[in-house]
Amino acid sequence: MKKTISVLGLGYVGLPTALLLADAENKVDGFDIDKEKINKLKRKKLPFSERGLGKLFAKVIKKKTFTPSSTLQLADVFIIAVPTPQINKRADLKYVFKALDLIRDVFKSGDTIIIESTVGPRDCTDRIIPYISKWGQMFQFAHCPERAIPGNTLFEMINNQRIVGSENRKTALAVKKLYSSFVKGKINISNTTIAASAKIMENTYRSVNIALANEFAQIAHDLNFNIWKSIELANKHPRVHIHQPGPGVGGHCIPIDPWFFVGDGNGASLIEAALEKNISMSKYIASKLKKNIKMLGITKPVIGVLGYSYKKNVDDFRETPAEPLIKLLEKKFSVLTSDPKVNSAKRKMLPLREVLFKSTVIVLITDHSEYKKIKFAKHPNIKLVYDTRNLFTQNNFEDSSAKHLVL
Ligand code: SAJ
Repeated sequence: MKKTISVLGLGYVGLPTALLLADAENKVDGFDIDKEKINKLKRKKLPFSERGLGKLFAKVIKKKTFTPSSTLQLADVFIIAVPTPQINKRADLKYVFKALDLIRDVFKSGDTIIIESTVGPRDCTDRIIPYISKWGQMFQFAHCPERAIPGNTLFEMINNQRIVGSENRKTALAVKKLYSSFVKGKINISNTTIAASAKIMENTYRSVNIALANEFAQIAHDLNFNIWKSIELANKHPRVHIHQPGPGVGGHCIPIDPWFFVGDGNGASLIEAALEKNISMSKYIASKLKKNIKMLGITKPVIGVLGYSYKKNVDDFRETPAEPLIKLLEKKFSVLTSDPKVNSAKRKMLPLREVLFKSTVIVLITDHSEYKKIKFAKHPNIKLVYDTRNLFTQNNFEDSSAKHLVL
């Protein structure tokens, strides 16, 4: 008989995971503390958009293999996919412990608990396993860090390689079997510490390389050369892969996970410097904007921020670098924000047309495809365009006298 699975946390990771498992004929309950989200799912509506998710949801509704619920049900396997924010340079496990407390009420001896949330390298062995051990029941435990990128989550959840970390080989093999019901990529087996550190290293690699690209962009500005062209040419080298500079990093992973190596004084000074470099990009952009506004003599500037989500073509604005930049700009200027994808942010999003008509300065933070169509000649009110993603081309500026500034 197939096992019943409960997924705790129906966010960008938990919901697609639950639906993929349900599509693979497992019986899946989806639990979330957010009752509004559960009600929405019961009304057959998705709480966020992600490529292919609507189709998959419709499929499992037909199959009746997925049930959203705001009370945690009995199950054989519990998959925890709740947020693990950063606190004092370590993973804040408060939501993981809350989920475990709920599981305890329905737990049967021998059940399996899987953590998908990103945790520190030794968090499973030193904090989570001891917490469950206190229940005095037999349990199986594994850490399977998620590795899918928002915007292409389903494809990556199915096709990427996975790591199943467990201190017990039999558990690891059973969990591998469960995941192989929907994962086509290779499923590797290791222990929980190696699984957790591999995940953190992946995102640290990206964080440090983005910081390097950001530093290159600042050097390029001082030495007056085109950073984008220079990176393009450097990347022709077979062993070089320089990342893209930008307004800083967002999302729930790259700006957070590397801190889990920095905590507890691990001497990870390069990683910490990279995190700080990426954070400092908003200050850098704000000061460059101020300088140029002054240079161009723009009085009472109205700054239109294009893009609020943390990266292109997604509606996810967790840890978006747009927010700290807007806060800095608002201290001195009037700021209007627009994003065609985002509608649930506390910050008011205006239609693009309105922002283009009312602004004298534009700063592009997120390179959504929609922005490629903008013709600045239609908006003579705009005197300065600061493109932090190198999205705009000559095409956008045909017959326009606006100054085009790139990062
Ligand atoms: N960014 C740059 N320059 C670049 C690449 C990205 O400034 O060259 C910025 C983006 O604009 C964004 C941020 O970095 O603000 C992060 O975006 P991303 O696309 O690099 O990564 P995420 O956070 O959407 O997803 C990452 C992925 N990790 C890796 O690629 C190593 C994904 O596979 C992970 O599953 C995910 O983190 C996670 O959940 O850990």
